[in-house]
Amino acid sequence: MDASDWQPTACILCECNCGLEVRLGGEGGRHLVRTRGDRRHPVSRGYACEKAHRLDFYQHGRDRVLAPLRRRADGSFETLDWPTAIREVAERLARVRDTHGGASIFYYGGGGQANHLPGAYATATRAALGSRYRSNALAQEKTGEMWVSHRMFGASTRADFEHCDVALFLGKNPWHSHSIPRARVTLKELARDPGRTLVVVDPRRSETAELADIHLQVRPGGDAWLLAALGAVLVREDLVAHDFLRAHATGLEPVLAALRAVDIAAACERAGLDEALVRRTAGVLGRARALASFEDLGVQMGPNSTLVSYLHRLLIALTGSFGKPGSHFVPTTLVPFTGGAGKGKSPVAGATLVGGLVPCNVLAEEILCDHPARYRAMIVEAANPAHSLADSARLRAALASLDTLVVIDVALTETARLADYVLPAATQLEKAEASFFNFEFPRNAFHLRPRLLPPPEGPLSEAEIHARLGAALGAVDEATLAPLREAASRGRAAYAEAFMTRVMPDPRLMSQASTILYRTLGPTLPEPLREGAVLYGLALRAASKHGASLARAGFGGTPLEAAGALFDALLARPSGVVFAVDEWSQCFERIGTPDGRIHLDLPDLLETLGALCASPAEVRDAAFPFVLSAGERRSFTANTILRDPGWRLADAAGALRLSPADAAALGVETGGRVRLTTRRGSAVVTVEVSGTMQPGHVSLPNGLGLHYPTDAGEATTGVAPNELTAVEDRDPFVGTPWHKHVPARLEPVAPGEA
Ligand SMILES: Nc1nc2c(c(=O)[nH]1)N[C@H]1C(S)=C(S)[C@@H](COP(=O)(O)OP(=O)(O)OC[C@H]3O[C@@H](n4cnc5c(=O)[nH]c(N)nc54)[C@H](O)[C@@H]3O)O[C@H]1N2
Ligand SMILES: Nc1nc2c(c(=O)[nH]1)N[C@H]1C(S)=C(S)[C@@H](COP(=O)(O)OP(=O)(O)OC[C@H]3O[C@@H](n4cnc5c(=O)[nH]c(N)nc54)[C@H](O)[C@@H]3O)O[C@H]1N2
Ligand code: SF4
Ligand SMILES: [Mo]
Repeated sequence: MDASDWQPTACILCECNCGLEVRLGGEGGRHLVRTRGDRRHPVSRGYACEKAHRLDFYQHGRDRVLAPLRRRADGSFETLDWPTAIREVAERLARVRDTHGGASIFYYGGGGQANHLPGAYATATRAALGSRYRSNALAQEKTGEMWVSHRMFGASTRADFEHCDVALFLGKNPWHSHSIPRARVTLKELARDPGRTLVVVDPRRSETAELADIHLQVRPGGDAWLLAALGAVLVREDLVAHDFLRAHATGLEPVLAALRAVDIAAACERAGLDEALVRRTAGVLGRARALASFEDLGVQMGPNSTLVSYLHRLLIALTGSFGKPGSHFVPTTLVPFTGGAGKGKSPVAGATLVGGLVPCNVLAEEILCDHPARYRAMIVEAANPAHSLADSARLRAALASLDTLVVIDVALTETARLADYVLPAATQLEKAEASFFNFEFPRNAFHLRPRLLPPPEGPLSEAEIHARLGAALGAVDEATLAPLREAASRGRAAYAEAFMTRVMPDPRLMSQASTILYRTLGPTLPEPLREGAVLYGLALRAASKHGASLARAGFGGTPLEAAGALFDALLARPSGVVFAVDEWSQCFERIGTPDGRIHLDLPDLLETLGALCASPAEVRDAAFPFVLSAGERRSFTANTILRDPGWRLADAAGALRLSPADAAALGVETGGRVRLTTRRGSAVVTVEVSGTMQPGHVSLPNGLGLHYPTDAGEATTGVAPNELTAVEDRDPFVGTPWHKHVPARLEPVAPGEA
């Protein structure tokens, strides 16, 4: 292919995964020299933000791992060849399994913002090892919302901001964090249109709040009181959608009673908001033709987060904001996405598992103990928990104490440095990849990106790594694969027949389905798409489960025909495929509670609401008078995906933002330094004085404080937020952390202090 051609791919820096077109060039033709939004992408339709132009920093990190690594006794690494690495990793993990049981082998990660095929292939390795417990970043953000949503709706919902007349963002700054398609276009349209209202709840005057019609500049952590007040006004002024509730909901009475009991004035006071403004906002929400709302980290990582998720969902239900254009919906997904209303417990702490995930905040204590069921080994794949989980120091100690830690990553991350083995992965541009974050409605899309570049000598795709591990563990043998390979050579129909008769009836083989597909169907696919093989299995599942939705998108016929046509389309259309077309009325069929109705009454949470309203004014520890929001999304943050600090065109040091009043009191100006101390740690930080902050509230960006090689040795830029957070600060229901609400103090830095 001509190196000057524009080639389709996707941005990997946030969950939107905008379609991109890139031009390769530079040394060896391996650099991304030009980038633009891909107009053919069905969801992003040409949109991309400033971060997409910095992807070459990902492809060319200086700390790329190019060969398997094994830790020596002195702590340093030596390189290994692949056969040795695979054999030793398989042997060590099998030994842990045989000695302590497979449940003692923990799996963390599976994909970052855009690479979810590794998690699909890892299911085979996990099954071969009998590994039961797992987690990923969702269990420190979304599990409270998932838990509540599944109890109320029996499903996870999303919202249609393009067609709403009232948009509500709760602890969410989509101008920078996106999470909704074409966020800035949508926000500007909302702001410009006098017939539509943009409501933002944020203690900071965020970039999104700046565009809002109503900015509720809540006191940090005050959201539960605000939502209680909004709900109470809806009930008192009878702005409740009675017809909708009669048709679709159950359990209204206890909710009405609880909300009637809320002292609106006291709740507004506690939220730090003007009662008249809260009442006006309730009126706007209650009279909306179509309300779309989104809660995110500002509330999900703060005190009362699960109660907030509940009150937020009550607001959606009480206003009838479900199942009509511009409101909330349940999307058709190609991949069964983590759901679950909290079945099962973690083995040591007995924490509730939501979507099968162990709360990130209990991980360290489930390793650092002498409980017989503690985790003894761990596979970390495409995640950096030593940086991203609360209390990094404690997590480092936990990871270091494991019998075996295996890390599968592209870079020598903070987590990889602690590993016994590092298995180097091909980058997301060096293999076929896909994101499972596809939540659009009524037309949902999926994007299988062909690889742009062959990997250099050394790294392998996760599909290949897991297939090799499976073989070494004896989970799949040649005798199983050969007839499937032979069938694949005779065409898709013969393959499907062989897969259905040989693999599907055998649970042991089904547990290895992903790597079997890769080893047998994969070789028949064009090389740049080979890792897409697992999608055939997912297409089969979607065709049998969502036949009508697929048919409306053009993939009709028998489930086998539909799956085949969809799989072929995914392979043939490198800018993405609309795979499901739905109707709004279907949302009601997707309410997954046993009686098919929305359950409003969750007694445990109503009780929590009662206790909240009865609780006295906020008490802050005098030793820690500030609230630190640890991990804000900014223009140049992208979790820890881009490790080279040179990628940032602004805010290079990741400044601590604080209000002008607090800066004046401390005698510090922008560019100055202060000491920031929490109960868990202390750091000297660069300051940015910002009128967007309210007094008493300070914020640090996420993704900083990474160790990165430079010509002069290793450098660390900015502060790693989780050196300052504590595992105990977590939600009582689902264990999500309070990263946005860390008690802190600031002190002037003594002259000469580092
Ligand atoms: N640029 C960029 N975009 C990203 C990412 C990235 O790293 N960088 N990461 C992606 C990921 S993984 C995620 S999960 C999303 C997260 O996206 P967001 O949740 O939007 O990100 P944050 O900036 O962490 O938090 C949002 C807002 O919460 C506010 N906040 C703080 N405390 C409170 C409070 O007590 N109450 C309320 N109501 N608000 C509060 C903050 O002021 C902030 O504006 O972003 C995604 N997009
Ligand atoms: N204090 C605080 N902590 C937070 C947050 C916060 O706001 N405050 N936010 C939390 C949130 S919402 C999230 S989502 C997490 C994110 O934290 P994590 O889930 O730990 O993930 P990332 O930082 O996105 O790291 C992704 C990893 O994948 C690697 N990688 C990239 N491409 C590939 C590939 O193709 N294959 C493999 N195998 N690896 C690859 C990268 O090198 C990197 O190590 O952080 C959480 N931690
Ligand atoms: S960072 Fe997110 S919004 Fe920006 S281009 Fe990448 S995927 Fe799209
Ligand atoms: Mo996230």
